[in-house]
Amino acid sequence: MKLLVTGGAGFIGTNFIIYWLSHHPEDTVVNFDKLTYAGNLNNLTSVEKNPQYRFVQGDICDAKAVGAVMDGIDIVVHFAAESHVDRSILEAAPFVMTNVVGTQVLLDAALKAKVRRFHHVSTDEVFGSLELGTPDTFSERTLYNPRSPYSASKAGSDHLVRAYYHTFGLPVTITNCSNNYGPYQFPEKLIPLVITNLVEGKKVPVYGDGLNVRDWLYVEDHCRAIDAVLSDGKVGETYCVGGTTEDINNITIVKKIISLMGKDESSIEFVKDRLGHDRRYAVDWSKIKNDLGWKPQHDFDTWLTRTVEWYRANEPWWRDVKSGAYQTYYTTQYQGTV
Ligand code: NAD
Ligand code: TDX
Repeated sequence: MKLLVTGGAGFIGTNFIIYWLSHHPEDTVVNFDKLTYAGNLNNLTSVEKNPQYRFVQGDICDAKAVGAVMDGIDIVVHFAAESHVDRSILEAAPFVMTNVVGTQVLLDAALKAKVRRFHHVSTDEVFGSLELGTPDTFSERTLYNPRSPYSASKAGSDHLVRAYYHTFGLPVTITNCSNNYGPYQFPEKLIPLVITNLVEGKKVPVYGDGLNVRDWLYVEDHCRAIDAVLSDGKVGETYCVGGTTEDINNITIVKKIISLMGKDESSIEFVKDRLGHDRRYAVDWSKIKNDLGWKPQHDFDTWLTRTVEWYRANEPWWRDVKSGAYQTYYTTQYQGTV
């Protein structure tokens, strides 16, 4: 089987390629990535010499490049996206371009190449926000209600993927997954930002009252979920994927990391809240469990600890990422407060 992985130099794409080549060594993987600020080939040194792996630099909005790389592909796994909510608030245009237009360009090419499966990697954020203290959850039946430019652009891409299934018969599947954590996550996202700031002796910024809730999933469990959908998922279906944390809020996570790292809670700095900050996410993943037998295998406390250890052991990786253009983003985003 020949896979085209878009966005394979980012956080989840990297973990997916490493996972796939070790679990399906007979397959070949083409990684197509623009290498934006979030794409980093240093993530993939462990596989770069593997003859089953090939990297092609390119933009999913570039129809010619996408058409060329699609040649002979059996399965597309589409991760490439602008993925950070805060950046979408600073500037929405790249989100619409890559997430909506880029997805449509890929869908056209996949249709033309008659691929056996187009798997679209999406997010639980398309469903909007839940109230704190309620038992409500997101499921495959939840109506779309995106509230940030990021989630609106991901919702747009989900609709296009389903439209190509219904209109043209493209064999698609979609996963809507909750917040991932683990190795190679770009340190603009909460968990790696907190760990790396603490190593650097900086304050850690907590938005608003810190009581917002996310449904955290270790990245390898997300890769396993996509694997399950590719092998046994039903074409045209959507599967919600979520973690094992029960309403754990941001401040609790920050305090856990501070304690794991032997630091002091005086490192916490409450800063201005994110505009339109979604309050709570919680995913009901019973469909993928009942239909495909998937469930998370990595518990939060153990794998948060291992994630902290990974960032400690890979300081040159994140120090390199945090240099250069990252500094400009950090200053704009946090306005000198941390
Ligand atoms: P990331 O920002 O770490 O990586 C994105 C990758 O896409 C980068 O390598 C970047 O270079 C590449 N890319 C961006 N624009 C491109 C373009 N125009 N053409 C080609 N490549 C391009 O993102 P991530 O956290 O790994 O997320 C991957 C996917 O999973 C995204 O679609 C995201 O919406 C989805 N998702 C993420 C999470 C999460 O918690 N991180 C949860 C659910 C779903
Ligand atoms: O400095 C911060 N302080 C803070 O309090 C940052 C960066 C975040 N936060 C809060 C905002 C959220 O409530 O932490 C929570 C998690 O924030 P992010 O790591 O930015 O993730 P989130 O906005 O929830 O979105 C993530 O999960 C769903 C990914 O970035 C998306 O790509 C994915 O679709």
